[in-house]
Amino acid sequence: MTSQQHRNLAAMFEIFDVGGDGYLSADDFAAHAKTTCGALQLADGSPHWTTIHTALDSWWEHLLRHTAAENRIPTTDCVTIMADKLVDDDAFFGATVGPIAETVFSVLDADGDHEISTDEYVAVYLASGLTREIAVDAFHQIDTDGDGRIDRGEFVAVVRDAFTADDPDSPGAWFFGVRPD
Ligand SMILES: [Ca+2]
Ligand SMILES: [Ca+2]
Repeated sequence: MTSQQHRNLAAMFEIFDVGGDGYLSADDFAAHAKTTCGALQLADGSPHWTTIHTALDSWWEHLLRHTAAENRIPTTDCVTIMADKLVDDDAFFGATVGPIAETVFSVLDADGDHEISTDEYVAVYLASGLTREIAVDAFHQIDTDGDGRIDRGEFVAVVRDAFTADDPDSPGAWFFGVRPD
């Protein structure tokens, strides 16, 4: 495992550790699902809401399969399990990260034309209190073919890249809030 990949995973699980106690539990994943649904403004019980909650429940179940721990797993162990067991596991991605990425894409694609425009992308950042400059910078990183639109393939690829990237300049390296050194 490269150090960049390790940093990405560690930073991601620090965000997941809602309680901040250095352990992850089913409660953390449920809380993260709730936070994610809130950020995406998904109505309780809606199909997208259900997808997010199901995916994060499944993520926790996948981690549990690779440890003797039962109720909580040290965050550092979660990083190791992800790196050693899950980042190359297509079934894991199909049950967890994939549906989350698809849901985020659908929400960002406000007009439903299967592409995220700069305006659609910036609107979400502005709603989150971030600046247009940050949004445009991020947009260009994800728009890997530079045609001014983010298509579904680019979006899912950049999310998956966040788990496997060892290139500090890759778009995925900062996807979960991690900027390259
Ligand atoms: Ca669109
Ligand atoms: Ca593009």
